[in-house]
Amino acid sequence: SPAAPGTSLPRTLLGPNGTALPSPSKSLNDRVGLLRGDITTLAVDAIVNAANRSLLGGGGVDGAIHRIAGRRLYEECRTLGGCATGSAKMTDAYGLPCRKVIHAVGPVYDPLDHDGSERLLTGCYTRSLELAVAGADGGCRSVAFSALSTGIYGYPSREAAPAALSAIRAFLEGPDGVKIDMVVIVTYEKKDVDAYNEFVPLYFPPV
Ligand code: AR6
Repeated sequence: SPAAPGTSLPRTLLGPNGTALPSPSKSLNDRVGLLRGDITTLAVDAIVNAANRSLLGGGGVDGAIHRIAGRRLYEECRTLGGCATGSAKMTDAYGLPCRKVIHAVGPVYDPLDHDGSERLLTGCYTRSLELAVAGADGGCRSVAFSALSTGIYGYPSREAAPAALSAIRAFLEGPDGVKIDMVVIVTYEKKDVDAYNEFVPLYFPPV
């Protein structure tokens, strides 16, 4: 039906790939936050680790998470049988202040296969949010993501940020989106801060 006289029609917003984004909404924007700092300190329901296929720990944020969570996290991870790239598995958080850890395995960035890398990276974000809402004890309503693949795995931050944001936004607008109260994107290095400052207003435009 046509808009009533005097009401403004929604603007059409274009994402970086030229596809139209739905009009902004305050209830959507209020559920996404950007934070620079150490993800291991956050008392959210779930933090998302940048893991590798073994799920047995490593460097970067994975090393920091395992160091603080302690030996019991390693022991639980050993029972999981690894994880495919582009997917994720959830564990308890042990010595960490959060309730759960979602271990996502991002791709090693392949400059010759941008689309394949992007599909795997967005898969991590989508699967992590699926695990969060399906999690025990009523699900994880607050989820903090580290900037998957942008460290040791070499994914350029300005390409990773829009992929992450489009996956997060699609999930929040999907059928299970209402089961998430808050997504916090945790940046650590300046290049990721800059990338998210650039792209958050595109994917979650001010209303
Ligand atoms: N809190 C938040 N973010 C952090 C922290 C922290 N404490 N420490 C680093 N980052 P990376 P990847 C950021 O390298 O690229 C491991 O060895 C960092 O600045 O941790 O997915 C795994 O076992 C970057 O933006 O993960 C895998 O083998 C982001 O976390 C491999 O590295 C991810 O960087 C995974 O590589």
